[in-house]
Amino acid sequence: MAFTPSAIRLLRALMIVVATLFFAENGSAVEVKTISRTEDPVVVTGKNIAPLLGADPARLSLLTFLDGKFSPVPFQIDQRKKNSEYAFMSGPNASSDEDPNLDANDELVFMANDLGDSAPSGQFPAGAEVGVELTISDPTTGNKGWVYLFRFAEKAPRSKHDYVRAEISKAENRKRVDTIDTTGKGVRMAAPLDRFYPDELRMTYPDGRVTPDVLDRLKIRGEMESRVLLRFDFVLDELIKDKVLAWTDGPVRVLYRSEGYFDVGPFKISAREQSLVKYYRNAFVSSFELELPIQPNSVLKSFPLKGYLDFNENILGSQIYSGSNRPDPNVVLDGKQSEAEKALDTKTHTDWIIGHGPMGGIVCRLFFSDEWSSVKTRFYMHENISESAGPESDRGELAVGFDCIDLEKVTSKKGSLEVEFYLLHDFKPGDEKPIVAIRDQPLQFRVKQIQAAASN
Ligand SMILES: [Ca+2]
Ligand SMILES: [Ca+2]
Ligand SMILES: [Ca+2]
Ligand SMILES: [Ca+2]
Repeated sequence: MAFTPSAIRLLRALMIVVATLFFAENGSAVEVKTISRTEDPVVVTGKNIAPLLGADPARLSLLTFLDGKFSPVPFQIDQRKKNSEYAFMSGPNASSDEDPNLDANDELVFMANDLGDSAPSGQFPAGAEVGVELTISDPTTGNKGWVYLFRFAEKAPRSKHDYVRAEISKAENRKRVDTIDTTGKGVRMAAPLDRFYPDELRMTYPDGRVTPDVLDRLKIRGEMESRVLLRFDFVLDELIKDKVLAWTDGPVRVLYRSEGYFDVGPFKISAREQSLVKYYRNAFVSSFELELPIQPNSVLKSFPLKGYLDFNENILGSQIYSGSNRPDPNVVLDGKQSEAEKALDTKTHTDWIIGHGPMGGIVCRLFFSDEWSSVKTRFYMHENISESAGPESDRGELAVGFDCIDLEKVTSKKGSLEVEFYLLHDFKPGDEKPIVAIRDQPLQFRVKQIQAAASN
């Protein structure tokens, strides 16, 4: 006999009611998980988990309480050094934390989809010595979910799931990240090792199927015009030569630190970039710190810049919308500009843009740091598959991204920008709401030490 998902939910709810009644007898209560957000990474720094400070991470385990029992879920402890930089595990700049145990600035990381119910008080898994309960709540609804971090006397239990894996190959000059969720669905994103721009994006399925690559490359391009009659192309994706410094590949995320240099303009004035990319099972979150050789507002007359994904023909048929343009089936990547596309709002500031089709959906977000907060970002879509727009691998452009305005007004040489891509199987308009909330209305947490019942 097969149960429908709604019948399973009903059965589970009934089981929880029974469990609640049972535990209510000895003064304990169980609350059922109500949180519906699943794609948020949750990061809790060590200082918030005081009862477990000083613990050896090998003896820590994160457990979820579902169907009346504890089970381990994927988590990682990212060690951070005194200078707050991560102590990366691999690569030329790999290092270790001055304190190898859990200390105040280290980070506990897990995914919201692994939250469970609240466990009855006094209940400890076998072998656990010290425990804390983390209550995670959604500020938009008040809905809640729970996980438990325990220190074990000996070996801590581990989940068999590893959501994200990195392969960094000097020989092939490629970096590749493969992700997989608990249902076996995942994403593959890859890039040349000496470049920061991704040039490969595929969806992967439980049966081993991998979709064709849909991405030509990420392009960041514009034109600098100085006050003294100089005008030159600024093709940042091609200019920057990127070099891996270090990385950490854990079960929840990959942290990837790199740096690059580039020359600006005819006088080859050198500039630098440092980036940190966090790869989760459903998202790639990048932070680029840029140091320009010039203070833009002192020398530039105009500096229009566009940051966008240039797709290849495998994306044809995908629909596009944004914070500034509501979903419209006539706004579609098909190589030609429709009347609806001519009427798109390309003036209103927006920080999210979406493409979705049979393969799934991509939510792109772009933010400039406070130093460069004068920059505005607008909807950008451009289709021209007959003319080349090199340097590129696939001739022509199916471009979706951001038009960045007012860069010439920036008063600081140094600034940073954050680029986020969320990649989701089975996407329909409206599904962006909990994704946009990941950054805009972040999940909140509360930590409470719990005690084992005297009988344990
Ligand atoms: Ca530390
Ligand atoms: Ca530490
Ligand atoms: Ca079109
Ligand atoms: Ca192209």
